Amino acid sequence: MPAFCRDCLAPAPETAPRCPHCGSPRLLRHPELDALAIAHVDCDAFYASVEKRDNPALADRPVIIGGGRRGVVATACYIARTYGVKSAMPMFKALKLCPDAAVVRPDMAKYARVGREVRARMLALTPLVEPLSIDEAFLDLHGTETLHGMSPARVLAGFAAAVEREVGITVSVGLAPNKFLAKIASDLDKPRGFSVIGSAEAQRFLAAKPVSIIWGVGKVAAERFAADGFRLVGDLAAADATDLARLYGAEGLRLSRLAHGRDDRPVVAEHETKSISAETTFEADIADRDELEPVLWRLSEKVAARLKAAGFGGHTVTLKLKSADFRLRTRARTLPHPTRLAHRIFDAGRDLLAREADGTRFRLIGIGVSELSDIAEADPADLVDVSGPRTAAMEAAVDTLRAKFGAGAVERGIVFGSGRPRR
Ligand code: TTP
Ligand code: CA
Repeated sequence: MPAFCRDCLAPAPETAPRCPHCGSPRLLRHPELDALAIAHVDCDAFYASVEKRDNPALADRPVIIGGGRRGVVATACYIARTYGVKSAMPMFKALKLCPDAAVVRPDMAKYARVGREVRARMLALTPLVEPLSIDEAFLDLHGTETLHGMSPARVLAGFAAAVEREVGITVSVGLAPNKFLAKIASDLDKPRGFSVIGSAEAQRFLAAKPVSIIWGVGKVAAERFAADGFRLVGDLAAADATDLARLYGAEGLRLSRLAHGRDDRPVVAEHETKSISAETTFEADIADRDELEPVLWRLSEKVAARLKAAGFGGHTVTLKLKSADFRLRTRARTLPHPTRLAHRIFDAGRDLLAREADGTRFRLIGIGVSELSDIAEADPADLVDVSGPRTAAMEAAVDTLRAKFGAGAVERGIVFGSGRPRR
């Protein structure tokens, strides 16, 4: 059976408990180890790991990242998790469980930087990197063996060790024949994990898991499946695919395939985020500009928050409208400078909207920015528009309050109505 050491990458014997080369117990053995090439890589306790890296005094302490006493937990390090602290838990509850925890306010720009650094290292292994979020991605390493002179499994183990050594945080790797199984695998052995799910054992492994392990099956869907007699993935695998299709349509066929461990979705490279946007579909169509503008403002705030989280400014603002008869209109405007500010995105969007609001009833409105650049280049002090730094400071204050008290805590004082909104 193929086997190697995750620390020194040397081949390992069939049975020895430790690497004869470096003494490490972290040996990887699996019959399909040299054949599998789809991976899911996920950073461990991401925000907390970055903060521990930057403050060694936190290394052996329980660490919680999040807002103040009235905020929520963004993440907790693995020490804090042993006390029951979890993401999205109210901070007061987390501190009741773990009173000794060090609480650190999130530094999104820093996490975005570290995320990009890890991403760049992934892209050095294969161009086929599909990011799922700031700290995780799928990698397709098919056909890279000649380039690297070793199997994808060893390349990934080397990558994990290098990230630890050179970036200073740890990752967990899942290796499998497809994305579905790779994503499940990366979660099995966290932190510093490396798990393999091969084709041969996939179905047996999945059979005993609850259906909620399937991506996209939330609590409500799981309850519905349970009511139909499908509680475990094995129940779905045992069912006839045509019966599942009859019950759940195309989703039924997808479930049937996944339940058998089959997933043929490709890993799609996303070299760089090209745009950041937000949109909403109305319950009832809207024609009135005075009703559309407040929606546009909220969407602009959302886009600005995402830009700040990702560490970008955007140069071109695009307004998207879908009319009641499903015709799509997009209108764009390039700004003098890239921006990260909600009010600048909104101002451009509102001007574009003014020309489109001609009595047409709209079912969807969206706004986005493209031509992204580093946030450091966004919103320079400007002789013509001196409001830049002042509103930037105001938005930063609002962001801080929201991080502390939750997204709904602060409403910016824009007054809507006929004519120009006042700030
Ligand atoms: P996750 O990958 O879900 O979690 P994690 O990296 O902290 O821990 P794990 O080892 O289990 O992967 O999320 C990545 C980051 O996203 C996380 O460090 C903080 C942030 N986050 C939130 O801000 N709120 C949330 O509710 C979650 C789940 C994550
Ligand atoms: Ca993670």
